[in-house]
Amino acid sequence: MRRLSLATVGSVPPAARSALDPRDLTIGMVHLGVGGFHRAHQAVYAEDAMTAADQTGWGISAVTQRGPRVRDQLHPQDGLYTLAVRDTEDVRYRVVPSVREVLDGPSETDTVLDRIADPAVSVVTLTVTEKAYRLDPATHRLRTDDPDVRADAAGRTPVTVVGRLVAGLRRRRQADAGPLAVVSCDNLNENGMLLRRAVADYCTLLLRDDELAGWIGESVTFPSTMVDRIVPATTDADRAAIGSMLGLRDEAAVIAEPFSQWVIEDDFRSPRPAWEAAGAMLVPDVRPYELTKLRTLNACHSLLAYLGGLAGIGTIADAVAVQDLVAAARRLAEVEVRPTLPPAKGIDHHDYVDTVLRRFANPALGHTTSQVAADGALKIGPRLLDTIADALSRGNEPRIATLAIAAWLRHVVVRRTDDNAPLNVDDPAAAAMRAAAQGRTDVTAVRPALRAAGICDDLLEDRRFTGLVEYWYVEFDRAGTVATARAAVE
Ligand code: CS2
Repeated sequence: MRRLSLATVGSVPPAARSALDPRDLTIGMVHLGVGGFHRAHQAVYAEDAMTAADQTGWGISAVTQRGPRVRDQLHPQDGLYTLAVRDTEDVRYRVVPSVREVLDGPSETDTVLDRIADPAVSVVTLTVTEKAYRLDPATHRLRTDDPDVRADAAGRTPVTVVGRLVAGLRRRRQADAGPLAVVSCDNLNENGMLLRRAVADYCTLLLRDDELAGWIGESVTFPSTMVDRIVPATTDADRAAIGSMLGLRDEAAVIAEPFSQWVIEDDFRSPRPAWEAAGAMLVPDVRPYELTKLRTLNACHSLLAYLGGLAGIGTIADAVAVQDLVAAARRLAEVEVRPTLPPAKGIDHHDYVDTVLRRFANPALGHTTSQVAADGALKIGPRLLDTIADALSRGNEPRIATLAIAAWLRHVVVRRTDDNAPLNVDDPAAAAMRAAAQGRTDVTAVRPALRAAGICDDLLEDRRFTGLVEYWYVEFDRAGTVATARAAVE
């Protein structure tokens, strides 16, 4: 089968073809972290914005974060790939033309820095995942003692996100290429503010370059954003189905749900795509939207991933089909989270929860519990711990939020399902947590493991928190996951 590329795209079924000719597009944006999420989200907004506004200048130079795999998938395809939008019954395909160049961040760093310094580029977007920011989980500041961060600052070819970004900004300043917006699209609370502060800390504390920090302060904005679309990892079976629909092989295809949302803080001093023409919301303050999404959607996602994983359930859709598990998610969202949220214009929280649970139930996505369960030490802070702290300060009992923490701990420490099958979870804190538990997996492991994760030192002083987590931790073992979830809801 021939491969999707500029040379073959003419043979794609008309319904899957873009209104734009990829050859007409020029690069106006750089994106760091060209994973599936970027290809199913920002790249699609870029295409739709260019189509709606009749523009061609917002093609993307997409940069891989850790290695050349995605570059090697997209390069032979001239950056083209298929997005399969799957509903319960229906699939729609489109070949997305926005990615006009793919660079491997580690081996083509110099070109990446040139792109950031290019006057034709005025927006840098990022989806690099929570851990790539290298923030201290307790203070949310850049870990200036991180060896990679320090080595970047000492002048080697940078490997960290902040190191690369600042090297690019420095080059941009030297080139006098004008203002820029750096738009974080990761699931962090106040992602723009966190990145701006990390960049400023890097410049002043490590580079000791106040002039660069001053230029960045004047010329670079860091709008916060809330991004939302469920994008499961693409499987071989997905690639085969897409290949037979296209009549072409596509190594870089992505799958997504129909739902998509992007709320962007309107803070730009430089030109940007007409994202609003593509359905994005530009608002003065993203925080209510971010909080609503992280504490509702992502928190319920993590809860279902951990409960589902312990119960031996492979996908989110299968987890949400279990009555006691969906009841726990609903109680988390409606009873524990809702009172902690500020009003977000245009969002009715009750409808929001219904929509989220319906989206989770989409059986065509095959979104695995293990994918959502990964990196818990970095995810559960904004998703669950903030809700727990707020609930406790109001005198409420965060039963389900602590149930989720206990289920996460069993993933990391016990690593067994209810049926004693092995459970593997990728978690950056896992090794430290298990070392702190010193081989114990009973309830005495809970506090040392939590302390070693370094994410909830304040909460560890609160016996209402530790008491609940320990209680559920034991109950999972004694009664099983589903029965424990049922008891937690009652
Ligand atoms: C998920 C998110 O993997 C995860 O942790 O909760 O990636 C989720 O699918 C997206 O945030 C949805 O917008």
